[in-house]
Amino acid sequence: MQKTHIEQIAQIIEQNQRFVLTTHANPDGDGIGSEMALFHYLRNKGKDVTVLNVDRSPENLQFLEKDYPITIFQKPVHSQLIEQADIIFVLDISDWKRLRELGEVILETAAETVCIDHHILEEPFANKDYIFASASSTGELIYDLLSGLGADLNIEICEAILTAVIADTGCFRFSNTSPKVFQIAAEMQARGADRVMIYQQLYESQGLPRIRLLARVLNNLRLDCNGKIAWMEISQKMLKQTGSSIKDTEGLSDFPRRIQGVEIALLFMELPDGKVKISFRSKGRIVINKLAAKFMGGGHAFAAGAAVDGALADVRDDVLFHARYLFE
Ligand SMILES: [Mn+2]
Repeated sequence: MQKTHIEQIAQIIEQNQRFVLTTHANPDGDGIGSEMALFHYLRNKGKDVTVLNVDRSPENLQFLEKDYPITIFQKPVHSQLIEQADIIFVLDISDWKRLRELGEVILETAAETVCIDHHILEEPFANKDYIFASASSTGELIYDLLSGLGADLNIEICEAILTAVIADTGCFRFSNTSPKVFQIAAEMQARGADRVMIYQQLYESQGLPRIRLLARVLNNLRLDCNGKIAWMEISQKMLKQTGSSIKDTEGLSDFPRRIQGVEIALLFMELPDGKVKISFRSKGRIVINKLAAKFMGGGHAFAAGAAVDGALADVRDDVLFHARYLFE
């Protein structure tokens, strides 16, 4: 984020009083961390600010909101709040549809929408877009913004930003882990953010149903294309039998990349509404968002997603058929 962008957003913040912050459905560490960092900044400036999400945070991220719980959107209850807002910050969104009904309500209001994101957007939807695909995370952009604004980076803000950066870089493992990511992490830790606590919250506080589901899913992992493609699937039945839910599937798609020789990993997940959600992950040599686009999806070059109508087995066969062309 450049100085001119920071100055523009500074003006938006100075000239307005009522703010609503939101992120995508099934919010992740980057979305929630970015929201909470910006929330604390605005709150400390004496602004009226509400963090309003369509889904509850996963349990392991709720430490970020322990003193200031995030509001869960209910149309009849919160329409007025949105109508009266001056500015709605939409963070880490990538696709307007991921706001579900909240997105429709926002579009009907006079409030100005400001999107801050590191996902390339298929079509812009906010009044003002600050999209920087080169950033590791939205948390990195919030860091740029707040440090550019000369904010007092207190411990709440630092832990929120560090959580966002850790979550979206897979704890500094993924290809988006730039030197700047380490600089931000170092600064956040130096300012008091508890890196060990965050790590334990993110990676060492999972429920048993998720681990049971992982065991089931890995047990059925298959290789294709001479071991270059690894794929897994999750049916509704598997969720039921392990007592797990969709939330417990977060991050599972990263697992097959650990296999030597595998270049891309695909996860097929049967949704309750007759759709199949597909996660595309690449080790960094094969670009996979074009494959995702074939199935009306999108995302980054090496991490993308899609959701299509159809039976699990049919969708899987169809995607595998097209995925094999990536290696010709
Ligand atoms: Mn993100």
